[in-house]
Amino acid sequence: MSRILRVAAAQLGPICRDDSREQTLDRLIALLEGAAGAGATLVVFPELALTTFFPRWYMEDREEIDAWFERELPGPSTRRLFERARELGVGFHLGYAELTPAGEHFNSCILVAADGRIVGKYRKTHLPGHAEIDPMRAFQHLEKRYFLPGDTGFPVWRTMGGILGMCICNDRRWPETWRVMGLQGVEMVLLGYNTPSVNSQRSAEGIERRMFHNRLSVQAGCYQNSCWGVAVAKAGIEDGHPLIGGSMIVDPDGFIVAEATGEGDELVLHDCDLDATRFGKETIFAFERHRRTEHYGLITGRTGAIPPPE
Ligand code: CDT
Repeated sequence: MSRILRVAAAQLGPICRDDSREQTLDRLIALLEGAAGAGATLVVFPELALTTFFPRWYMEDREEIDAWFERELPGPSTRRLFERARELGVGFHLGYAELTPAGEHFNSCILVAADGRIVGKYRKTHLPGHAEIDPMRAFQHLEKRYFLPGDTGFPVWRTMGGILGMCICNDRRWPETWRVMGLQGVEMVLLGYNTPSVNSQRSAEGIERRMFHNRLSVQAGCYQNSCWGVAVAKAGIEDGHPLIGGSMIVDPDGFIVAEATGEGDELVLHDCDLDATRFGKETIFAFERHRRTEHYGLITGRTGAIPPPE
């Protein structure tokens, strides 16, 4: 079996509050068809790819909140995406808001194989933001209000000829995310993001720094675990709120090999050689030879930093 995986990062432009699921699905399917036409066998859509980034809005009404969530996948509005992907013979990754039969809410993503089977599901672990209105912020980021912290951990799956893992947006900033997958031999990490172009608590931190931190996080994660990264934005201005673009494919040496140029719907493709992960995994990041776990206890034993006494 070939170890080249032609991947398409399917960046989405803005999805505004009043855009219908039907309109959004049309856009996803157009990207899927474009990617399949260009020979991709895996298409990666961003975090919360079916809706606007609704956690910027404060809501109390349960029905209003639940309207942003999917109760099943495929469901009534998403079935045609699954069917088209199967017809085209492409797998895909999709971020969405998940409402479970038990009534739990998660920020989730799934990995779907070319035959339409859901291979894996991941639920976002590191939820940024806050649960109540924060008047000190220029705009709200209420993920802690609408989602539970994920309960999946960071699994990886043998699929599409390789070992694939997933994380979501803020997870990419945490080295633990990458290392837990690295310790399972991950060869490619798929991730979507909705990252505001400005810091709501520090207006001077504009798009350039935000883009720098995005690249820094993904490039470091890929290099330090010798894996490919496919990082995909929902970008552009959603109802007056700008989100960064910069969707990218990063190689196992930490270099960006393909990157989006705009903030709209856009495909970024690359032939990823999964065997290129071997060199780093067998040399500088041969974990079994070089890691010193006897010194890493604080990583799991302590959450917040406790400086030494004065
Ligand atoms: N969606 C998401 O996780 N966004 C965050 C913004 C952090 S600012 C509260 C991110 O890490 O990009």
